[in-house]
Amino acid sequence: MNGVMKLLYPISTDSRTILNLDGIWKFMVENSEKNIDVSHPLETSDVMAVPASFNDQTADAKIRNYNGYFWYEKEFNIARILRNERLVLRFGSVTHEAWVYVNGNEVAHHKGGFTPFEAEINKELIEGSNRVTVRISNLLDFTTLPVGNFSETSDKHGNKEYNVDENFDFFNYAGIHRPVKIYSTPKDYIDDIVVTPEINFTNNSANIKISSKAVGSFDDVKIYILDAKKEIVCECSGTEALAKIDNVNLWQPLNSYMYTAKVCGIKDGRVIDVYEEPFGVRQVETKNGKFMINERPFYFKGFGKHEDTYVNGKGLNEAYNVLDLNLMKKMGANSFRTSHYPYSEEMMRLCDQEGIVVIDETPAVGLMLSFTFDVSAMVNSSYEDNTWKELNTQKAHQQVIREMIDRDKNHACVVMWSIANEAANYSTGAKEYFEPLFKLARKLDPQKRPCTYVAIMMTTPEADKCTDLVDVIALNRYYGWYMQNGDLKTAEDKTRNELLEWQDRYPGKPIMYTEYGADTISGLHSVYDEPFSEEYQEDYYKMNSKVFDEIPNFVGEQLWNFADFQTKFGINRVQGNKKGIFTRSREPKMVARYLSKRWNNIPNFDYKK
Ligand code: GCB
Repeated sequence: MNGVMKLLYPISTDSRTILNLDGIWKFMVENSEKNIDVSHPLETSDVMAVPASFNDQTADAKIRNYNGYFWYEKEFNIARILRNERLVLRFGSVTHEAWVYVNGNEVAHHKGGFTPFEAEINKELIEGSNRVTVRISNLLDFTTLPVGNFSETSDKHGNKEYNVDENFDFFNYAGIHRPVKIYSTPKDYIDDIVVTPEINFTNNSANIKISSKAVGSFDDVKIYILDAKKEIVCECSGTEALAKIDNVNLWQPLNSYMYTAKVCGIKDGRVIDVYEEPFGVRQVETKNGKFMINERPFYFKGFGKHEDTYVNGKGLNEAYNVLDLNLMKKMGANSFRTSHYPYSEEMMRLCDQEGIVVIDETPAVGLMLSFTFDVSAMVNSSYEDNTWKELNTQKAHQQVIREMIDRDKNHACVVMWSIANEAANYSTGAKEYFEPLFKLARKLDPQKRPCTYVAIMMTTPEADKCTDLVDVIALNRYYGWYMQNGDLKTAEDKTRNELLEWQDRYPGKPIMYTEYGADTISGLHSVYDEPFSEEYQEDYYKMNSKVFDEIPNFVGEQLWNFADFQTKFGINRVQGNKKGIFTRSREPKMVARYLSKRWNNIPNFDYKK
């Protein structure tokens, strides 16, 4: 039994309601000595707040670092007046695998920790108190995304102990990370809406193609396009409808304008179901080494981020989302990448509204099984490590591309898909692995956005085996940090030489940095501008900025990272990764002033002509 991937975000309308199941749930770690019988309430007095990671709520090191299976449960009632509606239980995300039971019956199973899923639950519901129970696994291995190094041992009683060593640089937070809702629709309902705008720049109008999927018996689908004031600007009808907006207001970076497609399913002259899908009208393409938004060369200024806050871990934290976007705008930034997984739907809706440009990334991180900065062997065209032989992630990868695009296809804020972060693109087998994935993304996206993958340092222009697949050359580079640490002069030469080489080899492709940064301990100062000091971080960014400005096809700088974030333990990490421009609690480091000044002086458009 598989939960259906959710397409439309749950909202209340004249025909739909929402019940919120967030709050305090029962919690229990699975213990192989005790069988759990889902037909009875969980026997535990432990509790956990939802949505949030479980890890930092426990004050117990053993549970915090636990790998394996664990359980959540909550009771709820459904008002009698709703019983004749179609009732759908929906999880914004559960990390990483979930089995969902209602009153002891399995209703959904979903693997993949960063996308929503749902199930109709009418048949399972009873009068009075109902129970939703969720078994969750946070295990990762060579078949999952992200990729984890998995091992298992047994104690002398035969009890299994699991170990996951993250093959990536963030803490493996888990739990019910995003909102849990039961929403109602009529029995006949609108199931999906695809909005594809096409702009006519000469006469300032746009054709909006609206495809709706209706389930059940409808005579017609009627669509009203509402402007930002919720006034009707035009209407059209049919499941494949075309609306024309004259004097169109474009969605622009940091100058958002959102329309709404109000889609009504009609039967016997009555509106049976109504859904409102927000959308922005904008065009993206890459052309002659530039990244064009609405036919003008755009310059990315911003960040790689994480969903990562104190206590909530990777759980939805809307106050932090609002603060983070405000801090970005204040700094003159205009964009970020959802490194290294799709972020919450709430964040995507906020970015639409706020005009923040987003590179939307799959959870494909850690697809690299050997690690060295020595590229001398990799430039050999037959170079091969074991990555593409040992990993078995193709199926999961196709699934996340499908789920991410299904979920985010209508978002104006999304201007590019990132298919993976730092894979072994230098190894034989990479092209065979990635080609079908790029094809799939391009086929699925109704708006035909550019696609990229984010390339690790070793994938030099010579070593990278699949640059021809990407629309934008997106580079993570750490000259002056992991290499030439403390030597910014040599780092500057290396940076310049590499960027010029990319530009020479691929003159038609825009180039951007999707990561560059230096770990910096907030409050650490040095007269000698030493690594880890706030002075070194500032010098590092100044060096990079200088080179960026010399390269015509360099179209964007997204640094690493917006804020300090939690990672696994390791001798290179001091309570996490300290490359933030802000601390984990969002106090600025010294460099924030320099970057604010720089970015507030760089226009969103025409910086590189
Ligand atoms: C990278 C990774 C990112 C790490 C970062 C670092 O290349 O993409 O996940 O956190 O480097 O700080 O090492």
